[in-house]
This record gives sequence, structure tokens and C-alpha cells, in this order.
Amino acid sequence: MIYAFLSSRRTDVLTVTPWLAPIVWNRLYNIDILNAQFHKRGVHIGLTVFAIRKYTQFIEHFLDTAEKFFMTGHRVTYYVMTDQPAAVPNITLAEKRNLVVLEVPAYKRWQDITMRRMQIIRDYIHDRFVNEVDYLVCLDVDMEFKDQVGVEILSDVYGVIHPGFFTSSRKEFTNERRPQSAGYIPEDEGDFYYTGSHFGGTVEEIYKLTNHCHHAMLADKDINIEALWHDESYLNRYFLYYKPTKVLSPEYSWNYYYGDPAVVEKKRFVVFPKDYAKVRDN
Ligand code: 2GW
Ligand code: MN
Repeated sequence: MIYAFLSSRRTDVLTVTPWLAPIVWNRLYNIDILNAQFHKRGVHIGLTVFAIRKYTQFIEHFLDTAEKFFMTGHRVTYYVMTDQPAAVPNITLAEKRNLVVLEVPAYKRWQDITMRRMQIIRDYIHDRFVNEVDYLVCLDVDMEFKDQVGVEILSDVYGVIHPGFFTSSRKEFTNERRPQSAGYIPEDEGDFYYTGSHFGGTVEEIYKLTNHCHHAMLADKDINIEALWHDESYLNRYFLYYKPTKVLSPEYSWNYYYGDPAVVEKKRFVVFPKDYAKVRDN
């Protein structure tokens, strides 16, 4: 067994952060051991995803592929947040899995649709998720699962390295650079550039994260600014000061716009190619 581990170590990528959090890449972990640990604890995982306005068109394929690849064998609840509950398809779920559709407002501006996810997740954690699940995985809907995404991702609070920036230096990160913004990160700070499309952790930690990011947005709104990449900017600022306890490689939120590099051996959760004209008229 030990030999299997030694031979599977990777020397081609960074596998631990400077604060000693693991960085999850293919071949670094043994999923059978992790599954046994999480099964012993009877862990229940919630997945939040928003499908507002025209983005309801993504939900069926998202859920179909999640059924194939997301947390196979574990207890899972999908929380689909939508302004059109009737548009959510009735898909057949595997054992121990269920789907909850929650009606949420459709904000006029798309920036508000994506940013207000923080407030909505926070409020639902307080109202129900805290009584229902142990962990939350918060995802974009314009995505599909292409390979296994399992309990190797779970930790108190985790972020995912953005696929466009895993080889970039920190001054290239597209962080918010105006010092007056609550999303501000100076050019000489920032550990990784994290994507807004995937983060997660225990319900308690995700409450703190979403609450903090929501308050940061409100503070900026008060002084009439909005961070460069919206919720993603506030998330990056949060992770600078509240370091994630695990960091996921871009395997966990890939975009083929950035090519097909060999070092990213598996592209597990990837952007679904979208026709911008069909989904972004608002
Ligand atoms: C978003 C942008 C423009 C027009 C519409 C929307 C939109 C987003 C919408 O009409 N309905 C909706 O449900 N959404 C939700 O917000 C949906 O879950 C979607 O996946 C998510 C983020 O929007 P998306 O996927 O179009 O933006 P990306 O892929 O460019 O996202 C990155 O940047 C965003 C901030 O600008 C977020 O941080 C996102 O998490 C990042 O991946
Ligand atoms: Mn997206």
C-alpha cells in the first residue's frame, strides 16, 4: 500500500499551500480510503445551483451529469434555486439522492443575479440547510460533469483555482485593484486566483463565507462601486484573509477555452459551451 502512495506522488504540480492545506490533483489520493471515512460519518452533501431566466436551459444536463459523477454512493441533496420552478425537469435520481427546488427572485441586472447568490445561500443555510446537510458545494449551472468529483473535495472551507490562472503570477490575477473596494487585493498579495464557479465547505463555514461576501457587496454598493468580477472578486478577497483548508486544482472547474494541458490530467467539471446570444440578452 505504501508503495502505491510513493509512486503516485506528483512532482509536476504544487500539492500543498504555504499554510499547509492540500491542493487536490489527480493521483494524489486514494478514493477508497476517503469514501470509507466519509461513509463511516454518514455525511450528507448539499449542492446549490442557480438557474435564473434563460439559464434554466442548463439544468437538465447539469443534473444528468451530476448523477453520473458527483459524490457517487453518498447522500446528496440538490438545491436548485430558480425563478421558474416549473422549468426544472423531473429527473430520476439514484438511491440516497434528492432534489429540492427553491423559488428565488430574478434580479434585473445579471450582475445582481450572480452576486445575490451569496445572500440567498446565506439565508437558506440559516432557514434550512443547516438542519439538512453537513457540507455545501456551490456551483455555476453553465457546466457539466465529465469525470468523478467525490469526497476528496470536502474540507471545512475550500476554493478552486481558476483554470485561466494556475500558471500566472499574482500581479496577473484579475483581482479588484481599487483600494476603496471591499474586494480590494493589492498587486503584491493573493495566493491563488480562485473561480467563482465552485466553492464549498461545511454549512457553518459557508454561512460565514457567504455572509461576509454579501456584506462586502453591500458596503461597495453604498459607495457606488461593484468589484471587477462581482462575487468572484469578493470571494478572492475572503480567501486571502480566511485561507481555505483545501484548494482544488482546475480539474474541478475547467474551461476548454484555456486548451487541454496534460498537467490537468482530468477535466472533471467543465464549462458547457454556451451560445452567449441565446442566454445573455439581459
Ligand atoms: C449571468 C451573466 C450574464 C447573463 C446572465 C447571467 C445569469 C447567471 C443568468 O441569467 N441566470 C443565472 O442563473 N445565472 C447564474 O449565475 C448561473 O448559475 C450561472 O452559472 C451563474 C454565473 O453566471 P455565468 O455562469 O454566466 O458567469 P461566468 O461563467 O462568466 O462566471 C464567472 O464570473 C461570475 C461573475 O461575473 C461568477 O463569479 C461566476 O461564478 C464565475 O464562474
Ligand atoms: Mn459560469
